[in-house]
Amino acid sequence: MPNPQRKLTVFCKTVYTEETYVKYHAIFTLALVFVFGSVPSIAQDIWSLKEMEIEQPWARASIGTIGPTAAYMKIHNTGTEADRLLSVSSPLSELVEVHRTSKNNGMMSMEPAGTITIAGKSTVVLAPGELHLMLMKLKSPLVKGEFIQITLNFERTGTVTVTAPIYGVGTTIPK
Ligand SMILES: [Cu+2]
Repeated sequence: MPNPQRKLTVFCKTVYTEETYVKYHAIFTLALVFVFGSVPSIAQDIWSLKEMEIEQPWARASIGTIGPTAAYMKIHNTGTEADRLLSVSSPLSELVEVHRTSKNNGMMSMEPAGTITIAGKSTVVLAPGELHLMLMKLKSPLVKGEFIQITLNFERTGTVTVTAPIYGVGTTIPK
């Protein structure tokens, strides 16, 4: 008689190979195309307006609405002229600031970075332990698995709104 336990193990191994993941992912994407007519914009990785490209935005889940949380992305200026990020906003937060993390006497601290400039043909990286968007005075919690809209207001380019996935509290790299 076959051992059901063994059968289950074999089944799991089969399901979680990378190849089948890709297959399921493709089927899922096709299903989205079927339902929505196209892949919804939340599956997007790059948002662009004029010469500004926002790549891989993501935010970290918050602990309720008590403390602040952070969001990250890469901002590419593909044009030759510099641009400035004047302000950032989000429907989930009353106050969003660009912060810079620094290390003084072995202590990590952060302070508002003010208006940041994205030089022509350059990229500003917002990443854990570096520049980041600080989402403060949260109106509702950022829940892992959900999405957050973040609006970036540039001096020259204008306004770009991105939809960023929310990853777990302990996430340090986008995945
Ligand atoms: Cu901060």
